[in-house]
Amino acid sequence: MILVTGANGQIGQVLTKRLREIHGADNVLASDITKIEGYEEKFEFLDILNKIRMKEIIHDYDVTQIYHLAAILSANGEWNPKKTWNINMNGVLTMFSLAEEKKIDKIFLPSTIAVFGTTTPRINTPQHVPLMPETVYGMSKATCENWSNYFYNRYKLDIRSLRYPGIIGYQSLPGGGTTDYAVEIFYAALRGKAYTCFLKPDTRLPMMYMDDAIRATTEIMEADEKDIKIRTSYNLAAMSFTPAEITAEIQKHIPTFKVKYEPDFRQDIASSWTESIDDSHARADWNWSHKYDLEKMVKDMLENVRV
Ligand code: AKB
Repeated sequence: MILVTGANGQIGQVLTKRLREIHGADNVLASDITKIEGYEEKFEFLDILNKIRMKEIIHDYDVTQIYHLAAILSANGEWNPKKTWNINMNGVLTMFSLAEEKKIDKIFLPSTIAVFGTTTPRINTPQHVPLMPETVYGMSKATCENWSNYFYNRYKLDIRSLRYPGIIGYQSLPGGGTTDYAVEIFYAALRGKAYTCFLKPDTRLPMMYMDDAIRATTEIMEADEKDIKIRTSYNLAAMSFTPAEITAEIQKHIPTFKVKYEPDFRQDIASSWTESIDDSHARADWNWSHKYDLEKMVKDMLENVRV
């Protein structure tokens, strides 16, 4: 059985559906702290800090693979740093220890561009750089990357990881991130409303369309173990753009669309991240390649977002 934690999240909803297409609906168990429609079968409530429950689920369902998506993101994390650290860090350590005990075959643990900080080169950020993140989310993910590497080296636990950029998709809504504006903007545009952006117009960030993010996830998990040479987390890239650039691209389809800018605390978070990512290791090691650029992504979003 494949276990997905955080299955109700922005990526979790889409990834669970894709994993069910690939492996069969009966072979993928969704879990989260709340339940949403679409998980009538094969769903368990799971608070990832509840070690006893996690152990029961892993044993009762004979779990062989885990996609551990449950986490608190960058912006929400700043409201309660200690809780964020506890969930993002201790939830992962609990899961790694149980996985080691049960000899789980493979684990996917997402990381993020939030591991980068102001001491990281901002343009075309290389794979191996000093990580000095400024958010508790980034700190927890950078630490998890090191734990992944440790559990791989010490216990041969096959943990694979990607540093996701901001993810944009029509299938689910993001919650509590700094890149969320790039999804929200489509809902305003399609509702015929002006959008108030919480970042400045020239804030360039790495982004990726959901289809590419899901494909990257299934591809790294299906890759030959010998091809996975980075056991912390792989840089992953598709496109980079600013709020002004995505607005201009949407205006090609909806010329009357307007955006105003009211930067808030999320601006500081975005400014501490890098602008573009060098993902050549992912491309060389397991053949990663993206399909969506800004133009193609905007067109697809405008066709598929339902308001
Ligand atoms: C966030 O904005 O916190 C996330 C991320 C980049 O990890 N989307």
